[in-house]
Amino acid sequence: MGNIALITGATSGIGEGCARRFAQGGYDVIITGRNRNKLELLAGELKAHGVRVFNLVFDVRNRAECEQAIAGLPTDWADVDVLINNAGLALGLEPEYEGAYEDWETMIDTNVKGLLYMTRLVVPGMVRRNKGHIINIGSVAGDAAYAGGNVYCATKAAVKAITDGLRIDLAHTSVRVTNIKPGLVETNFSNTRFHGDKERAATVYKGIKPLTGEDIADVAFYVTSAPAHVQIAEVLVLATHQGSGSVIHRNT
Ligand code: NDP
Ligand code: 8X3
Repeated sequence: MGNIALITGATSGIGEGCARRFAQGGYDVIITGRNRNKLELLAGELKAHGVRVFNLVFDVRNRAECEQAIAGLPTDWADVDVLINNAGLALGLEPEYEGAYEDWETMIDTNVKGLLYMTRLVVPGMVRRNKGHIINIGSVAGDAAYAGGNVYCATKAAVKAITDGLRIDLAHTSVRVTNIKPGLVETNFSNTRFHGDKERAATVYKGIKPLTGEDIADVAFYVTSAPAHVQIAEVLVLATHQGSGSVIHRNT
């Protein structure tokens, strides 16, 4: 039996990239998400790498569903070696004083509480076995707020604090903790942020070659492949023509 990686939000973008990268790297993968059909399609593809694949359909915002999903893992899937807390989203880009309550709640419930639920459920097993790696997908948005980013940026700042806190709490173990903070990655992210307005989403990546989900997956795989005594605590990954979260050089 190989090492096991569990990836939340594996139906798209960075999570899908991670599922592919870890399967290519010989990991058995637990792919999770809300879209059963997409997970089944992806599972078929990943099995071609000769690894085992297990699908879990649940919403990370729902604590009972998270608990059921993890408690229901068969024994030969229960010892998760790598947890990638990736499921997340931004909704809206309105000034904070005009933001939608529902968007705020969805972002906080997914990006912060969902990540915490999964951590609370999976990490105790890692501690017992004194083995494991948690990768949280934060963001450059967690380092500094930008116009309209307000609550999304706050959730990613929370991911930073939660990741740092976990690393401190696990320092007596061999379990490693990494915060990967991507910049501009072309995925379904902006389409979701703008509630399905594809034209507006496309403007985010105009005049710059953005990162891809695969680029971030390569970094995730790399940090888990480092020697056991090396803990890569944080990685900020920007597109080359991006100077910071809000400074983007566009060739237009
Ligand atoms: P995508 O929209 O392509 O993927 C997001 C994934 O998260 C999807 O699989 C989505 O599934 C899943 N997801 C969302 N909400 C839930 C939920 N409640 N329960 C389970 N799964 C859920 O975007 P990205 O790949 O870009 O985003 C992945 C992570 O990367 C996020 O945490 C995002 O904040 C972060 N990030 C993205 C950046 C970017 O520029 N793209 C930059 C920095 C960080 P579904 O299809 O069911 O919604
Ligand atoms: C996603 C990157 O800068 O669009 O977290 O918020 S950004």
